[in-house]
Amino acid sequence: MPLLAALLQDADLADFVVTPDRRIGRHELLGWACGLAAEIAGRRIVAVHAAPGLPTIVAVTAALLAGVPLVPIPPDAGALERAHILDDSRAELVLTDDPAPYRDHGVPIMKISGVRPGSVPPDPGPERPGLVLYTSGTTGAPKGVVLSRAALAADLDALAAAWLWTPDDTLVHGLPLYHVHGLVLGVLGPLRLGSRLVHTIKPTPSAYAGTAGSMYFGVPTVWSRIAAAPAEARALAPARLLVSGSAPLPVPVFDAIAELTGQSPVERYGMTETLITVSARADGDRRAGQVGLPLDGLHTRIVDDIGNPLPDDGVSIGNLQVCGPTLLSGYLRDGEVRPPELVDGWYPTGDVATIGPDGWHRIVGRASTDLIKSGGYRIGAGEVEDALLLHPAVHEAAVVGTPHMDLGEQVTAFVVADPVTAEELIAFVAERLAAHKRPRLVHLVPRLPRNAMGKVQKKLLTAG
Ligand code: MCA
Ligand code: AMP
Repeated sequence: MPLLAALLQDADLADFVVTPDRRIGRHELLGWACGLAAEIAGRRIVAVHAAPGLPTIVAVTAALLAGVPLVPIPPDAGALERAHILDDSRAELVLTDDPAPYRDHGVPIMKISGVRPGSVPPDPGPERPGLVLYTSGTTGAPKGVVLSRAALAADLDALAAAWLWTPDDTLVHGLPLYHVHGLVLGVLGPLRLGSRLVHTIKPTPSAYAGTAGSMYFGVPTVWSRIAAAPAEARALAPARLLVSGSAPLPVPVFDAIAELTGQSPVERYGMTETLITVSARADGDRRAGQVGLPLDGLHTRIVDDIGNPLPDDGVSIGNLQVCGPTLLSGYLRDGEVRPPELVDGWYPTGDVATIGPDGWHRIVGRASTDLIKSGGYRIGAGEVEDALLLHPAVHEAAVVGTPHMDLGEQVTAFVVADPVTAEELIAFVAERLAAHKRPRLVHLVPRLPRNAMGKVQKKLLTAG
């Protein structure tokens, strides 16, 4: 079955994809995307300026139809981040209706809008790379995670089975179009499975409440904001499924959504590198603080620090590993796909979890303090530290996540510097990296706590 099977169906469907300024039917979307696919056919890899809206959806569709791997670029990426993604991926051109951010990069630009409709190209087959998603590691600049078309298809099919997701659904969300959540689930899902998509551009409570749908996707910050707006929350009561993921959903938010909408949210867990692997099922239990059962075709286990498997007893806490058809093909480096480091075929997620005797998973936390989740975005401490160290006044920097009511965690920097203000440093990072990577708190300190080896002891920074 082709990756975008539902898009290729003979029957037209009005309002297949809807954004606040545009409604487009299935045939019109397909024609437009096929026209663009013909323009980019044969390219090795292309990028898209992933601004929320229909042009990005068309560009992604075109690249997947043409079999050309696609790299989405966050629309608010700072100059440093944008240059890194373009250089590292070796993207041959950028698809965008907004050329301004790319003028200095020397990479050719192709407009998305205004192309003539084309006809459907031959199917590229499952094993080719589909998407390259840049995501933060604990150190250094973000890495390009290569996801095959087969992995994308396997994940969407497993989610369709878990959530009983059918062409009768209307999916509503306003999540960013450059991550697994908003792009793979939120755009490729409807294009493969046939549901209608309404993208609200921003995931605000009022936008969700004002848009009728059967499924709503949000990160916990979105659900927490909806829970704090009772009238908007109640408007979601007729929906079939309210899905939360990308970060832990706080139990009080789960409870408030259940109370206000009459239904408990479905929580699911995943990573850019593995896609979504564990979820509550539409026709099963929904439990606060737990993320559910492995999806069809996926396997999970927890191991101790030397790799010995631990029992599924609900109390043993171990490092979560997953295996199955949704894992990344590798990381892109120097134009090559380097295979990931698996442990006997298992991908070590870096998350710490328990698994109950009934198979239910609880994510306890992350093994490393150097990956921060803020508003559902994954932020590498090292990337923010490197950006801070570029400032001439900064001598040392240590970045951690600290608790934040709305965002889960907030980026917090401890900086040893010559006289400089916190605002200046925040603005300095904002020019170079995406907005959500800016520190929200900057503590100017005389020194950083280090151990005998000279390593910064981050746990001491936030203790007490
Ligand atoms: C932000 N602001 C700041 C600072 N940071 N101002 C001063 N100093 C700072 N350090 C500004 C912002 O620019 C914004 O201004 C305003 O404060 C509010 O920002 P924020 O609180 O961040 O709210 P928001 O802009 O409304 O964003 C919240 C959000 C967003 C909509 C929940 O975080 C979001 O879209 N998250 C989704 C992330 C996601 O899709 N993750 C999926 C990863 P102004 O209003 O003027 O602009 S995929 C994944 O995790 C896996 C596979 C999975 O399981 O899904
Ligand atoms: P990303 O690569 O941005 O996709 O982030 C993946 C990480 O998000 C995972 O390794 C987890 O730490 C976290 N995550 C995703 N979904 C959940 C969830 N439902 N509960 C807790 N953490 C989650």
